[in-house]
Amino acid sequence: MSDRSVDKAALNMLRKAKSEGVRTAFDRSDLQEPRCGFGELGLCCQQCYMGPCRIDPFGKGPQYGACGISGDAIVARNIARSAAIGASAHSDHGRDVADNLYLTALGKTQGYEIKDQRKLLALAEEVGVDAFSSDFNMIAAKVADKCLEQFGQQKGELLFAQRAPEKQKARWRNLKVMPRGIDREIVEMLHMVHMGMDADYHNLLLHAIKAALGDGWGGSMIATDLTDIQFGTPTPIRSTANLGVLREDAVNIVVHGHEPTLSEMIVKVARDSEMRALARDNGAEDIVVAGICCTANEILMRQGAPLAGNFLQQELAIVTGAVEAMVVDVQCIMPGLSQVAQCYHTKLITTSKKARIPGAVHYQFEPEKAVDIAKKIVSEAVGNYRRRDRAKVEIPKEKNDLVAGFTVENIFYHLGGKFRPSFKPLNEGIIQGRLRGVVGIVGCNNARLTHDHNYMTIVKELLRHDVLVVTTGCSAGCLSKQGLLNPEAMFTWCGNGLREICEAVGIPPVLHMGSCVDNSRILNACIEMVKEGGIGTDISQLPVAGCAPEAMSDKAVSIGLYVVASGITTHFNPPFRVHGSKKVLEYLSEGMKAEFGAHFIFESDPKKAAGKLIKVLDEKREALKLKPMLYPPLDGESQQKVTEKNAHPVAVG
Ligand code: MSK
Repeated sequence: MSDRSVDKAALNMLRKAKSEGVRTAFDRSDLQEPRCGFGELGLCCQQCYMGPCRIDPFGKGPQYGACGISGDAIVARNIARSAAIGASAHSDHGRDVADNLYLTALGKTQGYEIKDQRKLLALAEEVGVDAFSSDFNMIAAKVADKCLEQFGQQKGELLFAQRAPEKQKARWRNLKVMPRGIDREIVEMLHMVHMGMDADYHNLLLHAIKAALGDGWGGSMIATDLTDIQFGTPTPIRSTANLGVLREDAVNIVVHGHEPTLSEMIVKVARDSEMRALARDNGAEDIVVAGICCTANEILMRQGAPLAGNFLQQELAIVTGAVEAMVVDVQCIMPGLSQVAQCYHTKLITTSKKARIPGAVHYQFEPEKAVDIAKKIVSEAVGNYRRRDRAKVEIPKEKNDLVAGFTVENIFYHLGGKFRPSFKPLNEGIIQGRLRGVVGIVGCNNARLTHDHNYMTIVKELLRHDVLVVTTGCSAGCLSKQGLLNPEAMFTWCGNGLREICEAVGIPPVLHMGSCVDNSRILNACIEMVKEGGIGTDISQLPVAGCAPEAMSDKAVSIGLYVVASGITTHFNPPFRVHGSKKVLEYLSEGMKAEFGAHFIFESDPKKAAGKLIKVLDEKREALKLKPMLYPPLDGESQQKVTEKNAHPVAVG
């Protein structure tokens, strides 16, 4: 059991689930063993009804599918289809956010407003909307409309991709992977993987990259920017994380999924005096709205709402016996929630027509009635409090303080101060050898791995080697729970150079930048580093790297492809299912380097993976002829011994 997670709260709930006979993803995953070897290698093809076909990796059995397709093309086609699905999910999220902003601007939604007018005006100027008007609603409607056009655009280049450095864009144009429109590239990808279509592994992978770039520099970027405009661009904010945020004396509502539209409203309604009074009438002291997965990150970044856990804790939250309602929107929602909820009093509430689950109550989210729907959900949860079986309640005590809410906009101010906002101190820190570089740690959990273990191993290694870490998604959930985003405790783990920078600037060494779509913030931060100068003229020259050490979803495949194609070498684990094709494996781990200036690292040992990431940063530093690092890395033991008193509290605005 202890090898299932490094999180004590998760282990406790796994023990409780077992003693109560409740099956979770951890058990269901084990029941799938042994997994299909052909599937693991990517050599299984189910594209048509002459199949399923499979290729013998040992060269003794069939080497072609019934149609004559090669193993290389099957492997590439499977990855391409996965990337298209991932890109569609992120992008559809972006579309929903744009729709909501458009309807809000027209006065057709209930309870929403435009919170960040400054960002709205900046974006209006960027996308060519006349911002010389005092009517913010009119500007917002035009900006939302312009963003919506990006999905169906048939010709030209994506507007947001124009943010990329010139060299990057030239590369994409030369390789013909500059996305035209978000939907267009996804549809073309799906066409190309149909039976009897593309059988050239390289061509398939290039189009997968094109569709993925449409996600990173299109759908996801739209989602981030328009969410900021509508709900406010985050600023550093304190909160707490892990299952210990649930309260025995309160109504606990857990929101889970990705889109912030309904969850923002649920937080607002639950904090309202009317609902809190209703909770007291029902015998509870208060209402807690906590989050799981990226819905958690959205309401944490802007409202400081507590984070109950990451992906693999969604069922474990219900196992506490203290959750009155789990409200889900889209993506990363396990259907198994329904089976687990039936073992307790928890009401599972689905809210999207795109993600319904048998056994759940369905309240369709409609922006026109957002407040009414949120009130209905919160009052239903409050009413359910009396049905709680006290004998079954066990809330883990684990929870940690954290600071979240970092964006490109506020990092400017943290680094340069109020009067000279700039990325200069970051670039200078890298040039002078205080900082080795920056690594983005992102992604999911995976029941086939020890929950949260890879994150913790890699991040500790990076911090002691003076690497600044930026994080999103369920990775941010892990690092929050384990205290690495706590301004006081985190200094325990840093090398001297990184600590000096963080103390001077007032930022933690692990910056929580939001949900999975907010990986676009990391791209934007890289753009600012290039603009600031001195460490490269395109992203592929920067001493930066990416890492998704517990990846799980098709979205992760899309993210991996657009991040590497944007010039950021990335460690990805478990590896893409490409080991059945030497050519595809070589292209991703070497070939992309020649074409995009970056490549994938597939490494299952987290300590070795950290070493490889550090090597990438050192090679970039060497190529840039930067100064040697000022300090040797903190040794493992000192990492433990450094005390909290070295820390300066972070500025929380
Ligand atoms: S929620 S995609 S498990 S990060 Fe964004 Fe977490 Fe991965 Fe879902």
